[in-house]
Amino acid sequence: MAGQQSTLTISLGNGNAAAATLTADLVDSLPAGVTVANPASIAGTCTLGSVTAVPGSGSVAYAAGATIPAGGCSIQVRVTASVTGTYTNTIAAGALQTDVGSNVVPATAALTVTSTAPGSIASIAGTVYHDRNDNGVINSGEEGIAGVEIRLLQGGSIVATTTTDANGHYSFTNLVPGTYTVVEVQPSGWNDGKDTVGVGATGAPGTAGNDVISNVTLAGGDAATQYNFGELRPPVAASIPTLSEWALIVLSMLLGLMAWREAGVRRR
Ligand SMILES: [Ca+2]
Ligand SMILES: [Ca+2]
Repeated sequence: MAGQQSTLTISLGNGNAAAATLTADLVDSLPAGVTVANPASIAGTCTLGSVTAVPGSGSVAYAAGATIPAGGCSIQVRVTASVTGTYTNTIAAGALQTDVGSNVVPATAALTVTSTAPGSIASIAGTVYHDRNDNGVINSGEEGIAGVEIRLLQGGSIVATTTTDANGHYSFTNLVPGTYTVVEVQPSGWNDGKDTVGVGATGAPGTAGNDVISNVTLAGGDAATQYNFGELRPPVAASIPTLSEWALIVLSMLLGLMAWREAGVRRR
């Protein structure tokens, strides 16, 4: 099923009593038809800072210098699979090189792609809109604002970005269950309005801040909606005459004064 999201698990074994250190990058090419999803949502028990999984790419890497603890560790990455089902891809013998040798540490690592049921993924959506009465609710006649950048964060890192459509709507789909933060990039030409926590996040609805709704915890199957950002029209500034307008005002006063004096002279 094209676009189906799955969790890919790479299990790295280590039968030694001590940690093994990679002496070369371990690069695993994903099976045909499988690419890293956006967000990749890297997880697992290996040193995650050493994992490279670029959304859209066809490989996952574990950097030289990273370690595999005694008993092994795992790396999970979200992937988009064009093929359903479960299958195993074995990393070639010798691809995993460590300081304790390739014969001591198992030279193969299992890579399993499991099709994930639709019910185990989540989504979050909302609208950026002109909150004409500044009440934090989309009322009749309050239009959406298009082209506003919305960012999705996890653990302080941006995992996805999008922009609002013609109706001011945005959505992030195919999300791994977890805790997310939605950030609005304040659109220019608008004054900041009220931001509101939506409904449908069964883990925790989250907390609205200024242009940010944080700690939204999505469980599998959640379709959270109405995570909205209200904006206000800037007040029209009171008009102060410009220099040239002041000159015209003074000139017209002078002309008026002169006309008044002329009339006075003629009357005498
Ligand atoms: Ca409103
Ligand atoms: Ca705002």
